[in-house]
Amino acid sequence: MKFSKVLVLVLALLTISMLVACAPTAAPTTAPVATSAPADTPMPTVEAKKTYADMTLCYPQLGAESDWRTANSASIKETAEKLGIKQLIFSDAQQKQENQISAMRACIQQGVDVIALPPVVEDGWDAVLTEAQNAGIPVIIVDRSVSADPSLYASHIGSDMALEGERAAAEFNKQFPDGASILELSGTTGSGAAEGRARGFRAKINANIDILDSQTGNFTRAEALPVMQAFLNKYEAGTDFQGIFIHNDDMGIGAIEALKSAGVQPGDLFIVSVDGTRGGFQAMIDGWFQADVECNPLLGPQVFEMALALMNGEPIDREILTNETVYYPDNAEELLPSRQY
Ligand code: GYE
Repeated sequence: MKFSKVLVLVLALLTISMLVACAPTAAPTTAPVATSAPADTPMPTVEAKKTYADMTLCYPQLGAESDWRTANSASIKETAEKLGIKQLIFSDAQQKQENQISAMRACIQQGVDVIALPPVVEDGWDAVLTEAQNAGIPVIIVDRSVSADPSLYASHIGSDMALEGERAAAEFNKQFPDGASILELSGTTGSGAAEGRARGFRAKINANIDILDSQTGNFTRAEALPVMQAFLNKYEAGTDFQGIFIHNDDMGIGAIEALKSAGVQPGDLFIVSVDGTRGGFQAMIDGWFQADVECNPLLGPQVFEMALALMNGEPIDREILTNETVYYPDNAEELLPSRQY
């Protein structure tokens, strides 16, 4: 066949197919089944399921005291963005309970869908939790626990702080089978994290290991440094005490500064910290920490998933505890690059 003939044929076929495509679609052969109920019977209303696009969530963050907290705030903000929620109301209470309470009251006033509260301390939440409940706003307690009656909030998502303390104690028991004296650099007084860790630690530490002294560094580097200095003025490292249990990596990093200035060398003391931040991993690589008990701050996905379930009246777990482990110096270098916080 000549080229010109082929071309004509192709053009003709194209025209036919275009005509078919443009032709009006045939009318359905059967009449649609009537779906409307008679005018006098009311239609049952099926409420549409809420989506993330409907959600306004309030997160009155307790502060920005540590790398753990920074990672926790980032996880909440990134997850809100990723899921495309309507609005995230985020505030920073600078470690003051009264600031958290007023942020919550503003959120209640605004009529948010859900409040997710990381409480700075355990006590003193009853009044504001009752106000949220009366306004029909569910509250998820995030990270640290509260002492309020569980009927005042929907659920708790966070770490088992007592278990973290138990894990730290196990490290000292292994290291000092014949006993030792140690110091404790504790977190914020009255916080679920500090209280839980101290309780778990004391429950599991061997009787021949003496907790010589315990002071708070409020979970910050800046406050831990002078506390460690005061310890070193009072007790001689290596003689009066052989180890330190430190409630978070940031305080550990502050303490290392004080130890360095006092001439203490990495490895002179057996130090166990909590969190597993990049800073903690570096301290293990540098020989200062002998173990780091994991505490995971990346709670955003679980918080929003539960918040949506609450908005839809779906059943939820009353407590979700994070699965955690203990890290050691032997593979700290290998793991550090993949740490997310
Ligand atoms: O260990 C510490 C932070 O509540 C689990 O708070 C959290 C603790 C965390 O400041 O680094």
